[in-house]
Order: sequence, then structure tokens, then C-alpha cells
Amino acid sequence: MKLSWFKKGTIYQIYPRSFNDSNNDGIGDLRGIIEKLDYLEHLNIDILWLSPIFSSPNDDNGYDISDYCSIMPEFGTMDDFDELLRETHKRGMRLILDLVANHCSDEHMWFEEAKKSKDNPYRDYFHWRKPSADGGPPNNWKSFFGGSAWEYDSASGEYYLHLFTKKQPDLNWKNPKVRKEIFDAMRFWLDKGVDGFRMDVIPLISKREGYPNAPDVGFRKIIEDVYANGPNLHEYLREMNDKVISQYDAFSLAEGVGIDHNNAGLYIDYDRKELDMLYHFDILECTIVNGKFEEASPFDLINMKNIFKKWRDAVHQKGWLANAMGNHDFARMVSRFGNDKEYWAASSKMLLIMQATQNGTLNIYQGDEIGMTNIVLESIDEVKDVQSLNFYNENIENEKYSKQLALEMINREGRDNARTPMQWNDEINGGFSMHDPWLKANPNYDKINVELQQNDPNSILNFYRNLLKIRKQYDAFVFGDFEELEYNNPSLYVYKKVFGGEQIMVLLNFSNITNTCTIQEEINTAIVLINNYDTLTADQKSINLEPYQGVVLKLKNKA
Ligand code: TEU
Ligand code: CA
Repeated sequence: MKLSWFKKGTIYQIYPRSFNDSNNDGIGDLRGIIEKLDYLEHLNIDILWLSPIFSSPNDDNGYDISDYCSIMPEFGTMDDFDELLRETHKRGMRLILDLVANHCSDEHMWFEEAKKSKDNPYRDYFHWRKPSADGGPPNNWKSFFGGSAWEYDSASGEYYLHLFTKKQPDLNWKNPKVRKEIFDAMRFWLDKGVDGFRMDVIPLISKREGYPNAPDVGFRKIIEDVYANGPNLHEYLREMNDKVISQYDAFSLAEGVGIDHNNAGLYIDYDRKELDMLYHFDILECTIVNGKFEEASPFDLINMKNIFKKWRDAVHQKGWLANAMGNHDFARMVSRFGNDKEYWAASSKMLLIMQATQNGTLNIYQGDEIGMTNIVLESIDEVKDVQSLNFYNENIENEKYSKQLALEMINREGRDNARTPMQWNDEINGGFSMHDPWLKANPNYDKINVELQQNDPNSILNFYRNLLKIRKQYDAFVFGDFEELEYNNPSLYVYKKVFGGEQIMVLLNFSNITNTCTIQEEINTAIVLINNYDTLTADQKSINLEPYQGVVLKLKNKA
């Protein structure tokens, strides 16, 4: 198996804008990250993933890059970056960057040139189409962030494609020059020593021939069938791996938008030599039916078990996954899947136990290690995310929702929930910055912050630290074969994992009440490796699990 250093590792995603502000201008920055490297090392993190740090007009907070080989001035300088990389490596951690290669910014030189004329050498870096017969957009494709995916350019009388905002024109990967530009940019960072890339919306880079209309099915299905998994995609990924990634001691982590368990193998099977791992959307979106801010379904544990199982079966022994329950695009993990009120600490810890005992690389998001929760934004002026703002404007204009309801929906599902400043202590703005931050801090920083939890042996933070360490000592956590118990139980998630002779048992209670789990195992010889409560009540045949209790037992080795 190639590069197993990343398999047992834990990836910690940093959203630099919201992590730590070293110069008090309200925006997190690279020196702010350097200041916290000891914190991350102490937390037992192995790999840092930085959301985009490249020059960008920030229409989508850096996911609209205007220069792939420079640092966003608000974040610092190239010297700061070099120091950050050096200091990360010095502590035995690795660093990966966020490669946004499906689109760039409309302020990138390539697009500014392309707009100048139809015969400009950069024109073919993008997707241009004539208007349809009625003068409207060339097809019915919708942007991920609302409205048509086509923007009219009056100078040339043509439309360009943007699957995200109109300031994020899609790059034309069919053009070999575009591929070369991206590969060169990747080499620029790899030559500096970065350890790989998280690849933003990488399944979208190859477009359907002739740009056919999308059928009238839900948006998720449209993503799968029309936007993602295009005809030349795998050829591009192989080329990227062959020419770039495989030439370095580096790995790729794909954002698996539009990938399901049936076609995942095409991306990550070892023998395909395309991507090293992906995180899929089935868990992240298990309460989202078609798209954000549309119909939502209640959390259903059996459904979640099914999702884990079908993915596990699909990739077992053939490829590798990353496990994430949250990131900068979703509301906070504990607010969505746990109970952020009376069982806030227990459920935060239990969710970590679940992720950390699924096969794959563990991928955690900044702030989840202290149980950061969703925020209530009081008015639309406090909302900063372009996805939420577009949703609001579109639906107020067409009178689909009242202002109040639209804001409630944003507060429930919007991306700003995950982007509020990291809560370091109980000082102003949670110690993130002395200046008003770009997005307001969650007022609960007086109760939820790093400093408080560092000093509390029972805190979520210390639980993470301990669990991340133990996870590395038992291969069954990361590589074990699964045997499920209580499969049809809607409140308990219970499984045994076996690797070599080593056996562990994981018991999780996804509910506000105590539940009893009947087990056949001889548990009187078991050792408690992890427990998010101080006590565990059990007899020969059963275990009582308190609300959101999570336990990992080490069973006697198999002969
Ligand atoms: O996200 C891609 C993506 O599919 C998101 O639109 C996601 O589905 C959505 O936020 C959930 O409602 C990536 C980045 O992670 C995101 O931050 C960027 O805005 C997007 O690509 C465009 O680069
Ligand atoms: Ca700053």
C-alpha cells in the first residue's frame, strides 16, 4: 500500500480566515496559524489542510483564485508561508493545500485576457457558448449558488459557464494548456515541500459534450449525472497523478461531490492510479434531500449505518476514504448530528468516536475539537456567505419565503455556522482578534473555548487528544473488518472490528435516553479503551448506555 503515513493519520482542516488573527485586522492569517502549531501538535494532529490561501478577490472566500502561485495579502507573505511549512514539518506534521482547479476567479489574468476578444489566446481556457435561439443562456444548467450557470458577456455576445458564482468561471480542462497551467502550479507548491492537495469539486472538471440540458430531476441527481463524472475526467486525473502527484511523496484528497459508492472505485481504486482518497457527501448530506435550503429529512441513524456500510463494502481492500462529519460548507457537526444543548459534551465526544472507528483517514474540522456550535445571526446584514446571500436575495425577490423564514433557514443550514472565528479563550471575540472579526464570533465563546478545555481533564478537547493517540495504537480502529450488532436498532450503533487477532467493540447511543445493548461477547475480560462517561454499567450479557454515551472496548485477542 502506497504512503501509509496518511492512512492512520488525522487531517485537521483549517479555515484560515477564521482560525487566528495575528495582526488584529479581523481576518485570520498565516502567522496566526504558526502561533497555534504547538496547539495542533499537542492535539495529536498529523496533517493540516488549509482552505485556499492564494490571491483572491474573496467572492467565495478564496475558492475563487486569481493567482495560483501567490499568497492572499490579507493572509501574509510567501515568507510567512515558507515559515509555516517549515515549522509544521519541524513538528512532524504535514501540510496540504486546497487546489481549486475546476474554476478560477474572473479577476485571474486568464479570464481578463479571455474576455478581450474571441481570438484571444486565453479565450479557450474557459467555456464560451452562443445564446440559445431565444437569446437566453445556452442551456438550463443552474449554478450551485442559485440562478443560471451561464453569464452573458455583452462585448462578445457569448455566455461563459460558471457552476458556482459568476465570479468563478469554469476552466476548460479539454484545453491541454489549462491542464499544464494547473499542473505547473501544483509543482510550484510541491517543490516547496507541501505534502499534497485537497481537490475542490474535482469530479466536475470534465463537461458533457455539447452541454446538453439537464433533466428535471433533483439537484443532487443533476450533479451526479450532468455536472460530475464527465467523459474525460478519468483521463485527466490519471494524467495529473502520473505527471505530478506520483512524482512526489504527496497525496490527493478529493472532495467527492457527485460521486456515489457505485462509481467511487473509478476514482480511488489503488490500481487506477487516480486519487489517493476522497470524502463523499452521503453522510455530510444525510439530512439534505436535494440541496441545501430545500426539503430536509430528520436525522435517521439506520440510514447513516446503511451509508457507512455500503461505502465500506464498495471500497474494502480496493481503495481508501476519508471520514468527515463537518467542514466549512456545513452547519456544525454537534448541532446537526448530536445534541448541542444538554448533551453537548457527551455527543461531541461520541461523534468523534464514531468517525475515528470507521475505516479511513480521519478528517476533522477546526473547532469541532472543542464542540463549537451553530450561531444565530440576527439579521441578513450579519450573513457573509455568498451561497446564503444568493439564496436569500433570490427567494425574497420571488416571494417564495418571508425574510424571517429565509433567515431561519440560513441559521439552520448556512455555511457561516462553521466559519465563525475559532474560540481560543473568553476574551473579546473569543481571543481570535482584538478587531471586529469579518464574521461575528459566536457569543458562546465565554463557555466554549480552548483555554477552558485545556485545563479540564474531562473536556472535549482532552478527549480528542487522547482518542487520536489511542487510535494510532490499535490498527483495528483504522483497518478492521466490521461486524455489526443491533443493526436495526434506531438508537444504538454497535459494531465489532477485527484486524489480525485484535478485536475492538464500539458502542454508541444516539439518543437522549438510556438504552440497553444485549451482547453475546464475554465482556468481563474486556478493557475499556475509550469512554465519554466516567462510568459504564454492564453485566455478563448487556451494557447500559447513557444518553450519547460512546465506548470502545478492547476484547480478548482472537486466537
Ligand atoms: O464545495 C463544493 C460544493 O459542492 C459545495 O457547493 C457544497 O455542496 C455546498 O457548499 C453545500 O451546500 C467546494 C468548496 O468546499 C466550497 O467552499 C466552494 O464554495 C465550492 O467548492 C466552490 O469552489
Ligand atoms: Ca490578520
